[in-house]
Amino acid sequence: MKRVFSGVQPTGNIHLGNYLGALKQFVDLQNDYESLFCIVDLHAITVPQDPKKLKENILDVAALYLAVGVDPKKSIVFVQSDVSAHSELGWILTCSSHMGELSRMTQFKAKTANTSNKDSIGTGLFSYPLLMAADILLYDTDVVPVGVDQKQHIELTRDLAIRVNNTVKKTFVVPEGRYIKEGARVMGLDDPTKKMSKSAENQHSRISLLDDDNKIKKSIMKATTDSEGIIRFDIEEKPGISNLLNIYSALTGEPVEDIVKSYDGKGYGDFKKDLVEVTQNSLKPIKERFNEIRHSQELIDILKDGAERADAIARKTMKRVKENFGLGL
Ligand code: AQP
Repeated sequence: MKRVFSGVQPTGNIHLGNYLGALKQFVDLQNDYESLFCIVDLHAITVPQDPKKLKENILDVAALYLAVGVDPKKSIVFVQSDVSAHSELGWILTCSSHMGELSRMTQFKAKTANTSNKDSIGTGLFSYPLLMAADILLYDTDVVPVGVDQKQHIELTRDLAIRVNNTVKKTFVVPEGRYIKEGARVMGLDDPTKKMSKSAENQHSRISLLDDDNKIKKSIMKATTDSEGIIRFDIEEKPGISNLLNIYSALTGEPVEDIVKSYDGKGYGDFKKDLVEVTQNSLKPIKERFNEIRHSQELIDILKDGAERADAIARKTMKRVKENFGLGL
């Protein structure tokens, strides 16, 4: 059976972009692949974290995985730092990488663009794509379901795997990214030229999966559109309404063209009202399940069992990696 790996950072505010770009794919793929879904806490500390809050966020993401439909009987669900091989392989890949390729990462550029003192930028923020590559390569992953914002990191992972395979010894499976058309890039509701993000200051720029109905309504009704007033899909000229159409389509499974047809002659207000309802209905069962399991022993047991199973796979890979690199006894 082919293998799937993906992860989400426990940095709070898990939103519709994370859900439609990544989590929703996890649920579909777990039936056809041996699946590992990780809460990537080591990535979260690339920026300062409050330790207490980080612990809570880890459990929030784990509970959300289960709440959206990840089934621990089919998938391995675990916390990254519980499997030490992630850090170990991360270092080995660091030694196989080049400063130039990391400097070209657009996520790094975006995350550091507003930092005036460039000397104070964290080294972890610069090198985390290598840890991400380790996360993926550690499990001989075939497929990585992610949002399109991660495409460049997947390409780097592939480059590193191929480089090691060619220069050291055939060691890694070369993975492929998997991106869903409608959910691959969910944009901010306030500024549809920027991706929806956990860390944006304006809470109305995103819909978090745990938002209450009132907040969902407010954020969607406030969403930026344009002055034309005609519902049609045009990312370049009409990024706001196109983003909302994409969200509607990803949540309902209806093709964008059909949605556009059904709103012929109607205004943005009508469409937004319906999108509010679609979003509230989609998130209701997720929130209910989340509340059932978030503080349960079941959740802790699932994560402990997941870490053991992931660790067993990771150890095998590390044995091969160390042998091929000539490391250890
Ligand atoms: N806007 C998005 N549209 C589609 N997919 C998205 N993803 C993130 N944002 C969008 C996908 O969600 C998965 C988990 O993301 P992450 O937790 O690793 O972190 P991120 O990309 O850094 O998330 P944010 O929300 O953008 O956080 P900040 O604000 O801290 O930068 C990934 O598969 C990602 O592609």
